[in-house]
Amino acid sequence: MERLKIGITCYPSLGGSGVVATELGKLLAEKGHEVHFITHSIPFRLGTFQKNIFYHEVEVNDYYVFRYPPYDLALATKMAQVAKMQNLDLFHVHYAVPHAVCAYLAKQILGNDIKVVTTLHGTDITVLGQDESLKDLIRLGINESDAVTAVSRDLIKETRKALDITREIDLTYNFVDKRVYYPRDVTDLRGDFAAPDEKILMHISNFRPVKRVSDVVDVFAKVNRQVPSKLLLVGEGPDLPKIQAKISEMGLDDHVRFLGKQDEIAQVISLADLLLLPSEKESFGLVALEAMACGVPTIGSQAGGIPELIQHGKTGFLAPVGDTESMAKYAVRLLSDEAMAESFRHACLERSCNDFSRDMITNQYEDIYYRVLGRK
Ligand code: GMT
Repeated sequence: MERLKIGITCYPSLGGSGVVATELGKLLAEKGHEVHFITHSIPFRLGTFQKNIFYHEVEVNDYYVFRYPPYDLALATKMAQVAKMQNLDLFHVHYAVPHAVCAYLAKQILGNDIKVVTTLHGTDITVLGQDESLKDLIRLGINESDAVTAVSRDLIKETRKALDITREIDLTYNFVDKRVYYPRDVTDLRGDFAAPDEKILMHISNFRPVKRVSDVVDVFAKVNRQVPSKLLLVGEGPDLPKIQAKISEMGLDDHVRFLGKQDEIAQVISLADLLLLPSEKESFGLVALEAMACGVPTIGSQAGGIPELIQHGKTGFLAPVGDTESMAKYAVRLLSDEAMAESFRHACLERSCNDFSRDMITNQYEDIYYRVLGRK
């Protein structure tokens, strides 16, 4: 294996895409590659010092002539500087806008043949891709990349449709590290959240409108009428106050706990009997994969890439977006049938290992790097 020098740019503090970019970087470093994170702050999952990993901070000068600090230009400049200084083979950027465009600019500055691999995670296509004023820029970032990957078949389809893209796009699903994500023994902790006869339903997100957390509450209210249960809400975001108010209005305060942002996600998920992910749009749904790896099934919407991850009737259940009635029915069925819950648990563990393992997906990314570099 030839050792590569890879520059990674992502949103270091942003949910799933930041997690995927950081975990991938760490795994590539473990395999002997040299990884340089070029971001505005240290990626939140980077942890302590590790061999082969370097961090280059993008600093934005706020000159008085600028109405807005020019982050994208500072990033492109920094990418070019790091590439030159460290002799990078390629940039792997997460998100077309602005990161693929910044990589394109950096390449122009360098005037050499450095390669650019872009991974699409969703929002750049499903939200920004709908904005006419941005379409040409996103298309430029995608078409000028040497390889483009997307985290689900659905996202590939959406990208083609929204932006009229015809080029090849590789499928690289999200992945889990089984050294971190496995069913944890939380017997002691569980008693702090639910009585022995109660089930625990959980939702984890950034509480953006697209996550439809209000549906989570509606599903839980219906389930709670039939199954003694508690709802744990993990994460923070713009819809949180609205959700808190809704829970109080529905008289559910005693049944719901807000856990805020949590780092030890594997530990937290292991508390749950069921995860709810009723999103309006979801290019993949990393949290449902993390739950799967901990043996926790998900009831999700049929949005985006969720059906590529959750097998209906096997590792969870799917229902149309907004159909809280069906979601609640599935939840009651699963929570009331021990044998079914056990078989779902096994299927979850098996599928997360077989189809979304860290080794498999890291190898796919590595193959793409060697392909664009013409070294395989
Ligand atoms: O889910 C979010 O809102 C965060 C967002 C992100 O950019 O980090 O997640 C996106 O990328 C993840 C990693 O590829 C996917 O698992 C999420 O499904 C995707 N989110 C959406 O499409 C809404």
